[in-house]
Amino acid sequence: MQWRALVLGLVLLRLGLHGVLWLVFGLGPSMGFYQRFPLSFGFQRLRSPDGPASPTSGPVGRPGGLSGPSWLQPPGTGAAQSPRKAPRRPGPGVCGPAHWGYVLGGRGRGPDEYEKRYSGAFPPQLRAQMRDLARGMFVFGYDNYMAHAFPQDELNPIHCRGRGPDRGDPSNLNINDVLGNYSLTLVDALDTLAIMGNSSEFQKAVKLVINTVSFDKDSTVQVFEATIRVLGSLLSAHRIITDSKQPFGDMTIKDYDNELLYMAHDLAVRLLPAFENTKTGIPYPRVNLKTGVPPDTNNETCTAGAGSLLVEFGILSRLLGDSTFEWVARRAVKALWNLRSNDTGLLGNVVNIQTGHWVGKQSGLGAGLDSFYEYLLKSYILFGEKEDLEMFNAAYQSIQNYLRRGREACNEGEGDPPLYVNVNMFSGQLMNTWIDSLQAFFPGLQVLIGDVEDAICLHAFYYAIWKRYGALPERYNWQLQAPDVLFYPLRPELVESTYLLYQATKNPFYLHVGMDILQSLEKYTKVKCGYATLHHVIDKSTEDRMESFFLSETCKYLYLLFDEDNPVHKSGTRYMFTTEGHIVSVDEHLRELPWKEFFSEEGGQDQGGRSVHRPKPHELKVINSSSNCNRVPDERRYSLPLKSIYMRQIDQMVGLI
Ligand code: DMJ
Repeated sequence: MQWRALVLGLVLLRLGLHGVLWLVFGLGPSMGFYQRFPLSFGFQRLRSPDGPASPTSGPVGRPGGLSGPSWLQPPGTGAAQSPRKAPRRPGPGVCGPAHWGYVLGGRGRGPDEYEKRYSGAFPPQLRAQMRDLARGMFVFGYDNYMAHAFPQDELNPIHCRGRGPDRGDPSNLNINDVLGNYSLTLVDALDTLAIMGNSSEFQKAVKLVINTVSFDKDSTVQVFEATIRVLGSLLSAHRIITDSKQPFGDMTIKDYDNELLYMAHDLAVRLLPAFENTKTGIPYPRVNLKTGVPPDTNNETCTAGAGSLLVEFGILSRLLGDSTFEWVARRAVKALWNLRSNDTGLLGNVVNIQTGHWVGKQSGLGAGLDSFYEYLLKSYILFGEKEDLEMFNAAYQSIQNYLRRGREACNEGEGDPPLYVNVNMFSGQLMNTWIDSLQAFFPGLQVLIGDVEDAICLHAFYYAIWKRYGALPERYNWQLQAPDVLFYPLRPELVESTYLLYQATKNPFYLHVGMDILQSLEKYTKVKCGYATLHHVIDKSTEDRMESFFLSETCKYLYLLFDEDNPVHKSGTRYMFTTEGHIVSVDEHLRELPWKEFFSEEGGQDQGGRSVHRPKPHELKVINSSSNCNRVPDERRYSLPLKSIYMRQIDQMVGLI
């Protein structure tokens, strides 16, 4: 099999030559930030500290007596570990020297063709060329959006037109969930402009957003999409503008008065009705920005949609000193978490928000669950709440126990290389034989927790698929070794993992991967006015759509991969990426709970009988912002009820008080 050959090649690569892997951003000290990894790659096999090195069998060996790929075998048979009894490896955040003390590769073999082809030196001129190509890709898409589509949400890159919500067909969720008639692509692209150092365009774009974008729209959007693409981008840009260090050049805005933060607040308040009238605390998937939850709305939501709001809502709460947003997002995460299977610890992908029954019992790493896991870890990184890390650790362990199939170690032993499959959340039984392209984010998450070895393997699997088609099909059937769903909407997940793995290993292999991805995007998706969704990864036909994440994520990660000196890598500030690729700095003050002061004064009683002060709307203030901290938002524009009023209402509606 082609990908197997590639994996074999990959494990022979000289990865992380000096065994010192450190993560340049994202992890707090207790998580191994700047940690030294005892991982060393080379071509000579060394003795494992916990026993003699086993002979290399190559990646295609299978456990004796079993037929079909070992991914078909349930955990506990063949190469896979028995559930619960013996976890494959230590939990996240803990290094596994017993596993990592050996060196990758075959016994004494020299570099093979894969070494030559994929891991050769990557000259600085070529790197600069690729960085410029990535920048050019962004500029071409952005300029065309501005010329042909703004103020609409998206660019139709083939016909050079704009696209807004599909008002004629409210059931067209593919469009209406995302497009809210709020210049989505411009908003989503803000921090990419800053990261690329384009201060004049960043300043122009921020002013345009402030002056022209409004959320007072009769648009029914998905809470998750509005949060990660719009709210997250506004917060990220606000932080870039108000950063006293200005690492990306002068990104300040003359007379800036926290407008983006207030816009973020306005949007979040409009999303809050999703958290009302829900018996479980899990939010409705959609709201109308003017009128709240539509009367005919669906009570079913996917886990990722309901449970990945905490990063953005938490930042907003902590910047405003208003706990409401974090409180509702946290309550949703906990409600979902409490619904996990007692036996496997796994969650399903679709749940009824009123009954708490799992409508979709599939547990996997891709659609419906992906960012739920991601935000457990990222919330911990940002806010330092131990509970988030504990949930993440437990989830990661269940994933290892039940979803991971194939041989135990990436780089040695028998059986197929590791793969994460889709199983029934209650039984752990395999549900299907496909993986989806969203799953390709997972190696990046593994890098953040230090499970670099497994990340290398999984990434290689996805890259092998990319090599075959010049794109990632939306679903790939690993048993048939063919795509199940054929489109590729310019998604960023493989590029994201490639970038993070490059930061962790500094191996030029990942620059070659990035170059390959860039070139196939140029070759297959570039059209007259931008980059188009691939309708069919085999015949390479296109669709007239360029999703906003192409500019906010795909181009950004490609650019950062090749821009060695970018402030994201260089500055003393540690940046973390939201699930939409927006940068947020990991600052100590985001770990403070600024609303605590409110709850220690007069104004009611808490559970322990202590008096509690409920802040009033006029008390809204911006915490830790560099200018004009106490300005009250313009009530004409931001006239919706504010903060704890909502929290109280919600408490009452779900019978908590
Ligand atoms: C992005 O909007 C986000 O990364 C989200 O978490 C899921 N994936 C899309 C892009 O593929």
